[in-house]
Amino acid sequence: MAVCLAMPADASNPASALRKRLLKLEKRGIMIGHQDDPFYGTTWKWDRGRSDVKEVCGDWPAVMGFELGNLELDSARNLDGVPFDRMREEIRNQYERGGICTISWHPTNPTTGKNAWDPSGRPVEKILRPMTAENEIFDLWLNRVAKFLLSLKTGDGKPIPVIFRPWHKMSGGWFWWGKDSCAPEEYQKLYRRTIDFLRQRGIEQCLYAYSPGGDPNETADNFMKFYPGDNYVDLMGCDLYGNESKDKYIKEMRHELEVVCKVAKKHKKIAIVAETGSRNTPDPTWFTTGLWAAVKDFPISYVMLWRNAWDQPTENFGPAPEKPCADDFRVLYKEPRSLFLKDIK
Ligand code: BMA
Repeated sequence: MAVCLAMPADASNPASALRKRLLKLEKRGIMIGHQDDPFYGTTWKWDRGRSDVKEVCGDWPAVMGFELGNLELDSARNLDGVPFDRMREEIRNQYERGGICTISWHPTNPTTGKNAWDPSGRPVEKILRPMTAENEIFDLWLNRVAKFLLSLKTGDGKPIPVIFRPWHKMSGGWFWWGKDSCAPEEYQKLYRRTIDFLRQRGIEQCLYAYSPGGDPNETADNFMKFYPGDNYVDLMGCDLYGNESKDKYIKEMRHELEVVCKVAKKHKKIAIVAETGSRNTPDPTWFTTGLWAAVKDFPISYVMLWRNAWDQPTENFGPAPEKPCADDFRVLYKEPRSLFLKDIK
């Protein structure tokens, strides 16, 4: 399948190389990812060389997710306490061991100064309007993001390709870039402005991902309501969690992926599940009888489990040696079509 790249297709470009690799790997199976995997886990934090996924199955996740929230404020740590210097180091480690990295961003509300979950003040409209304080500060913020992305380099100075996934879950109303805080056209302008800015700064190492939250009644039109355009997106998928019943999750995820995969094919993009998990994984076989059952038949590149938060006891979505789902995760690991680091090297 010929796939459109938001960036000009140049084989020597690091983003093009990553896209080609994703397409190749998709034929072999579905990569398993984990957010914040190398920084902390269910019972530990900040140690080097550790990973809850690795401590359960003996292998690193194929995909690791990283988060930029608070980088815009020039903070040394992100909103979850992860030092940006350490993040740079772990992105490089993951890349050099053969893995794939994706980056999300929960930036501060530029109008109220509260966090990303403050939907008030109509900041998007203000960012887009010249001469506002928000318009000015936004350039500064994007500049900090650009600087960070440009600083992602291998030991011998080559740019590390990453999947950047800004402005996610816009179909919900809780973020300041969400459906209740701006019109779809404003959202699209915000998204394009972000990527145009990064391109103007010479960034050639990013693929871009578009990920609304799931919708039980998903349709192609609904999924594409905020879509910024083919020139701005390389991957598309959903953020969909299974915090209620497993049957409901399977039904919703399958329906969502029917739509996502159809739309992705039509627009020649790579389909993903950008975020998923079952909060604290109370069902000990959820990874195989919930997650895998739901996604295994779809042509998607990866699924990413959200973080095993050190700071929030109810934000635990991956496996961990002491969780009752550890055995089941090892069963998932052995599935021939579930891909971990050793499978994609
Ligand atoms: C959210 C939650 C928050 C976290 C944010 C950024 O989904 O996990 O606790 O601060 O992601 O990682």
